[in-house]
Amino acid sequence: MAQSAFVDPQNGAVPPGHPRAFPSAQGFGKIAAVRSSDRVVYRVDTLDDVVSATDGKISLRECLLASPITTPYVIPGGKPRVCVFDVAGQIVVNSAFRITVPGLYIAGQTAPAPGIEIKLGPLMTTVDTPFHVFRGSTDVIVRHMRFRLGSHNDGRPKSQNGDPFRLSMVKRVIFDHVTSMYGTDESWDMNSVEDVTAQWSIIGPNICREAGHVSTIHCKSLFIKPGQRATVFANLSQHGVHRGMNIAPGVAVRKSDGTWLAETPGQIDVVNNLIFDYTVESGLISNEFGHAYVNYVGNTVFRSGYLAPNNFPIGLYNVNAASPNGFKIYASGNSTFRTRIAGEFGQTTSDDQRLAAGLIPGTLAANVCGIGTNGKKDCSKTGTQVVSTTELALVPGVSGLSVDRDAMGTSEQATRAIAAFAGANMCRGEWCRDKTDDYFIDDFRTCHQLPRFREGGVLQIGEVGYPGYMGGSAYLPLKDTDHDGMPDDWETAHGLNPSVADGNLDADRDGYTNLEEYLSEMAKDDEMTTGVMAKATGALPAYNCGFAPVLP
Ligand SMILES: [Ca+2]
Ligand SMILES: [Ca+2]
Ligand SMILES: [Ca+2]
Ligand SMILES: [Ca+2]
Repeated sequence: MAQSAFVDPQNGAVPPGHPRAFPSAQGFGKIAAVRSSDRVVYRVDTLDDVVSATDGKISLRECLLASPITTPYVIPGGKPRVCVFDVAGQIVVNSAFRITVPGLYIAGQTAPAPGIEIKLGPLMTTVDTPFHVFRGSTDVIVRHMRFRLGSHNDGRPKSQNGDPFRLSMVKRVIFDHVTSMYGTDESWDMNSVEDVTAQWSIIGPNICREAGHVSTIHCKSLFIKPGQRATVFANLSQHGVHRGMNIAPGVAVRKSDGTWLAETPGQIDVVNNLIFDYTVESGLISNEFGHAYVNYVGNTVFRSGYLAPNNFPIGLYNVNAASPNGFKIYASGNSTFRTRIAGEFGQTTSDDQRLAAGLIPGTLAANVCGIGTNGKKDCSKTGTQVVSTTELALVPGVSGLSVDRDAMGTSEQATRAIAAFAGANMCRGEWCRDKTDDYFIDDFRTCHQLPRFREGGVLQIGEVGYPGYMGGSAYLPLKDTDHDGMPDDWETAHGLNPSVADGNLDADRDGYTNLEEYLSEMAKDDEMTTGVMAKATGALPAYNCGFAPVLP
């Protein structure tokens, strides 16, 4: 199957505007671009976590840190780069990758089966995060990678911050088809991010019990705090107590007295996600960092709320009674344990979408105010009145939802598509979802194994209680004579020159460089674009896993 750009009848026409990070990129993070004339390629050929310019091997760490290489071929350091893989398996990390050099595309889809998994190693004494993209870096694309942190309850100091990965003060980022789980703080941590997308990923579960966190039980998954122009699209967030979808729109500007600059607005679009099995906090929207504009569209929230009457998919949280920040929330098409939709998941009744919203315990309705047309806090609407079912919540400067309408589906269609396509699952253009992701997807489809995770009704996933890590490894090098990232055979088949490094050129002038055409083909991008929601097949559970809806 050729990548669409090469079979496009309009071959030769440069699309108007800025091309996307990759053809199936959605949301605000689609403007990320790792595309420049000095871009280099690291062909990762070892699972060892070693930096040496002269050892004849190329490691993932060398690519992430933009290290200079002299053998097996010369790569200048400090450049925008793409990581492609001749190896597959688990990379055990004993000190954090601290990524600051801008321009990084980790193309997990180029690895042979079973793909790449990053895991915490036994020598990493400060258990923080093995993969940290922070201040100074921009334009990061991560696709078809598995981040499974793992327990650090082995004599090392207890930690508050065991995240499989973390992004701090980073702009223009898209994570696509990532599996991130077994965190001990959260399993997905983005703080102070702008123009970011999380899409088609499997998020959580954390290891909840005796995993090395300072508190014995710590079951949390997704955290974007704060985020300005952030999109959470087509992900599965699963199995926890808190932070099924914990978001705080805004921009972090800390004043000299340590407090945050108020009234910085932010927009987060939460579209077509599946949020599954959270005890007391399926969702939380905080106005801690700024005016909170949130669009909550076409999501499914199941098998939650059965223990806590205060569990809300759209939980409004006012961190400070005197906060100058307001809320503007749009809710549409969400199937939740509080809102049925006639025609979806076998239901015959539609409930008011505002029933999905409520107040996080401790937050008073009078302190939850709207946002006026002047951009200021406006208490003429309070409590769940700040939720509209008719008017999008658009931050100044944004004119619409950040996900293309033709990429969206109903909550039921999206749920089926997430079960079919989410997580890391492409290896050189072939399907390679691993046994662990299979286990959790099968569990969702049947709502079957859940009781085993919930001893006495409380989530109790310990390290022995989950299905473990990816199995297997492989070394299958591809001949790439000119080291431009595109294998010789592929170049020949696509009319390129396997002896001249031409990955940064754009033979068909469609805006995507030749190397990107290869990367997109390996990810089957053309199957993940328009209409993808309707293509999925496969069984789904009954509405709310067969439990009664939680209605007023
Ligand atoms: Ca090396
Ligand atoms: Ca080549
Ligand atoms: Ca070439
Ligand atoms: Ca092209």
